[in-house]
Amino acid sequence: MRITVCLTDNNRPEPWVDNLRAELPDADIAPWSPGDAPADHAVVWAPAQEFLDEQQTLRGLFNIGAGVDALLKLKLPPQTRIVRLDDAGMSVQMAEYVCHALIRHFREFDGYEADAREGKWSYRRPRARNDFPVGVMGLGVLGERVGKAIGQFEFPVMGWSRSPKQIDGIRCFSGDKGFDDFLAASRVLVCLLPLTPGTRGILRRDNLLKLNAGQPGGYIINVARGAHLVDEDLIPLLDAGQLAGATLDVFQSEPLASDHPFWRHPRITVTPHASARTQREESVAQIVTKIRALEAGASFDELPGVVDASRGY
Ligand code: NDP
Ligand code: OXD
Repeated sequence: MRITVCLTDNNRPEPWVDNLRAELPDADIAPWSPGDAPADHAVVWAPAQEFLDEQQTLRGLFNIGAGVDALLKLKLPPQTRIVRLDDAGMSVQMAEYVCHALIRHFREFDGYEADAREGKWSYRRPRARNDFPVGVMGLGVLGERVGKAIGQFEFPVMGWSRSPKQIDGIRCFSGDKGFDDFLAASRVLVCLLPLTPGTRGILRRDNLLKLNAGQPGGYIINVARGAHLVDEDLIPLLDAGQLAGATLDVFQSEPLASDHPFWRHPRITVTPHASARTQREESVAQIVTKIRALEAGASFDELPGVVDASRGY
């Protein structure tokens, strides 16, 4: 069995190759170079079309992330199946990140930090959790974990998915029919959707105006993909006081340009796509388990995390 590793965006392939070789000593595993022999499986992050044009025999394309939007833009060989990471250590990080952003906003830590810089001892009035219902868009591997973590802090939690769900502690809405009610019932909006034609630009003015039953004070936490947000809509809604703030981890173009207004807006917190980082050892263990299952005769449809290209995730 031959496995090729093709990673971009500052991900070095060598440590992945070393970990994979340690787990699969009989396989021929190497970082990809143009002109290489065709492989059976590939471990990838955002490869170029040139890679797939050369690797026409691939069965499995194992993504080292959860989001597969970059892969679905490429023309794949007809038999190739995409397998994404299924948690692999990301959901706990996402839960930490979102709870931190939510609590920072709810408890007004920005204000306390500003006061502390001036040596000012001043209290803010406690706020009621019931006034800050949180809506999680996407109740998949990450969204469900995040919704449950938020519930531990006793915020009311709403969730929205494509198919109907019942999850303890989360008031679930689904599909286009449930969307407006979900927005109206949510004040803090967390985006954990995959980027698909149906979700691109979903964080746009008309939808954001529906938050919190149309009342001002909504707050956005986008940890999914930058293209979920219509950038031009955010700052006017913040400046008009309709939205109270935003924490953004993902951007239309990454790295975010140093002159982008999001960096300097007082009510936007920017982090560099750091909310849930890929954990190499856990990811390799998951990928190897799946490759071993395939080699033992399992079909792709039996594996968790196999992407349905027609759905886009
Ligand atoms: P999953 O595929 O497990 O979950 C996706 C969820 O979105 C599902 O609940 C699905 O509904 C729902 N969904 C999809 N399309 C729609 C739609 N049109 N309307 C309503 N709901 C929809 O993905 P993960 O939870 O693993 O990851 C989510 C995303 O998070 C990734 O795609 C990636 O872009 C992003 N991500 C960001 C990271 C970062 O560092 N910032 C790290 C990791 C991931 P249903 O359950 O009905 O299918
Ligand atoms: C992912 C990501 O999709 O890191 O896993 O964004």
